[in-house]
Amino acid sequence: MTTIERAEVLITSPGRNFVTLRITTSDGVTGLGDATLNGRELAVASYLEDHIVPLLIGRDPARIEDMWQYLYRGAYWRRGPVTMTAIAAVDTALWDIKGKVAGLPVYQLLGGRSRDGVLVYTHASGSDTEALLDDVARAQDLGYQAIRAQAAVPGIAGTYGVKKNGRYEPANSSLPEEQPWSTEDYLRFAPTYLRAVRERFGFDFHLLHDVHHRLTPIEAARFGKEVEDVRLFWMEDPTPAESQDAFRLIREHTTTPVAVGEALTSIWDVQHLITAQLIDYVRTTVVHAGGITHLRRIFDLAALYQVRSGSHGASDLSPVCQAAAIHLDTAIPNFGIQEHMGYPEQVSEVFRTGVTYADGHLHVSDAPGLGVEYDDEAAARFPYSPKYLPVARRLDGSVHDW
Ligand code: GCO
Ligand code: MG
Repeated sequence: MTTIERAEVLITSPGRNFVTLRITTSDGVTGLGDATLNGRELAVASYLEDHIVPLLIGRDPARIEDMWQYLYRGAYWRRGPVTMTAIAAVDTALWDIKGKVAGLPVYQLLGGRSRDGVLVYTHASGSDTEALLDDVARAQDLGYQAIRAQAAVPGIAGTYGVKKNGRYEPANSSLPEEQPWSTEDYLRFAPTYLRAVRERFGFDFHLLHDVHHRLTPIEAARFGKEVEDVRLFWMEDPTPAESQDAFRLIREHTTTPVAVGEALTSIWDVQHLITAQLIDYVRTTVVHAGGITHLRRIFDLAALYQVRSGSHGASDLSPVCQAAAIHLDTAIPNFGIQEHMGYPEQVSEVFRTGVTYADGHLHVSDAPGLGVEYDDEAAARFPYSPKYLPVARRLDGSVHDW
């Protein structure tokens, strides 16, 4: 019987930090899984190295579902980002291996194509409305049909979602940077720049906006209602989602579609949001929500309630996660949209991916498995250094949701 012979936790920082699990079978087949948890990378690396790798050796790599159940139920301690990211890494690597053994790309193992390409949205942002409009024009020139718009709130240094020198990378500091926040200023300003985007570019493309957990439910309801004329594709994370029922209030007041999920890690975290139809798009990911196996289960539940996928795809999700996401997006019936933020240049030296961009869509290659290769020599040139996400404080100094 083929068994798992080796599992290595690989850490590298080609412009940003990534953790990758590589599993090798007794037949010499390797599989990759993303294990990156932004700002908490080493916790997952230790969970894998100290508590999972020893359990993998000698097991059958073909038993993907059984491995998922074993690592989830078998740990006794359930859910949470560290556990679910570690399980995801194993699961993704085993799908990669299964594809290579079968000689098929992963989307074929998931039932084959449901679509020709995966619609993606890119980021446009600016230090003010004019700069944002220039960036929207740039995104349109690149062929994007869906664009997320964010602008810096006047007087609020370091507003989330805004690029500096052409890139947005919030995990940029060896200790967490503290950034100010004013809900009042945001609520006054954001509708004006979203309106300016529609006035300049019209309605012939999808416009998205990320609220990034900054509002209370009633504030989010007011915001959603106020921007209805802008016809957003979605407002993302309008309020923190620990309390799923909080979204009911938002729903009761506005027809602006709602997307949630990048910080949620299991089907139970989105169960009520989906079954009560409190959201329109579920944004959970391969890497943080238990891998391809578990994310497929979330999307299948969502399909029953006319909720579509809209997976998070920021630069802290590695090209291995991105490829896995595009395979899943290609196969599922209820795909909505996929985030495509792009990576620092050096990332392509370490990860050689078969994912390609054309005309506002991403495409997977037909290479067996996920179609991503990891270059150890290149990885060694980019040593890890801790980088934290910022912390937000209200103008009175108290901590706010970042
Ligand atoms: C997004 C996100 C990200 C997150 C980041 C946290 O919608 O792309 O909100 O930018 O803040 O991925 O690690
Ligand atoms: Mg977001």
